[in-house]
Amino acid sequence: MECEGKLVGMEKDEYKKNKYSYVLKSKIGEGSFSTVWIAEQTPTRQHVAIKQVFLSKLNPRLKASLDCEIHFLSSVNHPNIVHLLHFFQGDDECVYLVLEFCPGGNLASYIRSHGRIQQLTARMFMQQLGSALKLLHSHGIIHRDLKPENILLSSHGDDAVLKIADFGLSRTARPGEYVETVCGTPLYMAPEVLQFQRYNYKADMWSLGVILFELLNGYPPFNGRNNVQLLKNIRSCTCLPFSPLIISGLDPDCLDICSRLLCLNPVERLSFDEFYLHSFLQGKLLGP
Ligand code: 3AM
Repeated sequence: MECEGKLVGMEKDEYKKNKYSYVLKSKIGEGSFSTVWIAEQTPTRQHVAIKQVFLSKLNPRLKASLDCEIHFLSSVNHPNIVHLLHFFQGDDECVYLVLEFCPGGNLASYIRSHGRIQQLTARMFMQQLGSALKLLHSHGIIHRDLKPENILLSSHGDDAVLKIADFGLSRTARPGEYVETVCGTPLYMAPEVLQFQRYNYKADMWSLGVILFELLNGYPPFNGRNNVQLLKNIRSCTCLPFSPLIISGLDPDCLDICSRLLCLNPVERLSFDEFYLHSFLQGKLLGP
């Protein structure tokens, strides 16, 4: 994929691209292949997040994933998908993604600091994720790595807007087409992916179920020392492992959507339309 522009004559900590400069303020976090910075765009003084990806650390497959991420983010514009403002390649063997800054951090930190959350908030979060997935699926995109770490929040409050981020593992699949590459994060991975079977967009529906369960319960439904144990635990589960204190307060619609998303057989698992139209997301909720 061609990048928008190449930088020349970069000054330390200042990256110029056309009419904007970016002054790096501080590091937000880092992964194996990239570092995320908070930066100020001048002259607008807008805060942005800059993801600096080290090309020298990427093998050809990861370079292709980066191309995918840039391609997907450039082609969509949705309130629940992190907005890519610009991207460019520096003369330091790095690609820079200039993203909208999400001050609320990610959903994993949110769950860690809030503990389990109210059904109403969980419903609002699921509606937002559903809205983003609707757009992704209409483009034939399977995210494949939906997990709380990859979901950013616009603020720290309960009215935060969720933004799906990190599309490095996403790929397109035509309707009816199946994919075989094993990727994603085990705790949120659908059983068919863990079992090296072919999978389709229903793998994302499973991940949504794990995230909903974790929002309501405070921790994910299935665990395991390794993938084999995790799969064994998933397969042996006869009813969702909600804490007894929590399950008594849950609306039947909430339990229904959760168990139908976490359905072992992808054919029987909720389809995207069934999820979107489910009464938990559309109807009235009893209780908090
Ligand atoms: O290191 P932690 O997990 O706190 O949430 C992302 C992660 O935070 C954060 O950068 C870290 C490394 O990926 N991050 C990524 N994109 C972001 C953005 N657009 C972001 N934080 C705010 N806005």
